[in-house]
Amino acid sequence: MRVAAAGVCHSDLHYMKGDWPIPLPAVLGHEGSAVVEAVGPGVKSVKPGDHCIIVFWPNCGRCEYCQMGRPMLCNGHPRPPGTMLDGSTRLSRQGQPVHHMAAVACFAEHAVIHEEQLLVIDDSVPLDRAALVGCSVTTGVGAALNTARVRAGSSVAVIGCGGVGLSVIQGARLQGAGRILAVDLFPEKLEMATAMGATDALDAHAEDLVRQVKRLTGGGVDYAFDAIGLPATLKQALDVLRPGGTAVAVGIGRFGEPAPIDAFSLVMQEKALLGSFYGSARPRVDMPRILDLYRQGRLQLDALLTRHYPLERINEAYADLQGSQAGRGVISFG
Ligand code: CXF
Ligand code: ZN
Repeated sequence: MRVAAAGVCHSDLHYMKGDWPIPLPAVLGHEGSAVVEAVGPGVKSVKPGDHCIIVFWPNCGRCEYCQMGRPMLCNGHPRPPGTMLDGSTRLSRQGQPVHHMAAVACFAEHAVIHEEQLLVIDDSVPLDRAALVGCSVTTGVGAALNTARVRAGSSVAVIGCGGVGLSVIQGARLQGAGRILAVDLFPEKLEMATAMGATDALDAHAEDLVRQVKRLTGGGVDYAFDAIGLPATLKQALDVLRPGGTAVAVGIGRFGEPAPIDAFSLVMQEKALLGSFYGSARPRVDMPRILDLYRQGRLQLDALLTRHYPLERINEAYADLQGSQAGRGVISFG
């Protein structure tokens, strides 16, 4: 594959910091788009020249989870971490193996990717926008549409307004949510959240955040999404719910880290807590739908994509990800 664009996602940073285990050395990058350059023997579903979204989680189609319509739980490819679906690595340095993040490793001009992890798209879709659909957009929109199934007229809080949070906001808007409360530390990100459909913007620094949400919504929100993945933000998502509300954990925290959940009110107020991985998506159903919504002007991808960097400036891209700049960045290749 000739990589076209690769999104700057927090998950890569988790690996860089050692929050999540991966054998080293490794090439990161998992949110991407690419053009098929050549195919190996037996490859049937893609051909040279095809434009593709890279799907960072393979789904075999045969295991119990794939068959029950939950391909994000696919267990059809048991293999050592950091390897391709067949357990090999296709990268090396001085004869030593170099590992692949998510069997994708798209922070590179070229990548070897299994056809199962490619979704062919129309040539008319700009490849930099398509890259975002490979992770943040599907993760966020899917959390609202598939995992939570946000109901029309309901109230929603979204904690964290990066690429994923902004996509949750857009998903909630598409579902017809009545009130969408955006929560972030940075005014720039709250401004963008409002442009994408949030009805209220709240400063995450505020000591009385939970009280503010309850006051604005008359007792708490129906749905709260944690698009960060810290113990404190997951707790916040549960605390801002009204009785009977649903919290959705979208941002992935550090491996093995517990969260301080108020188990008493979870029970007494019949709150629900759902995990949402990759938007509980069925990539071959949901990604084409997301692209249709984009084409129709109902999902903003152009405004979401705010920065392009050449690969040489990737460290700057990761510094920006942790700062105040709003919207998603991509590494673009040629
Ligand atoms: C991650 C989850 C673990 C594998 C790579 C991607 N998710 C989204 O960023
Ligand atoms: Zn990602």
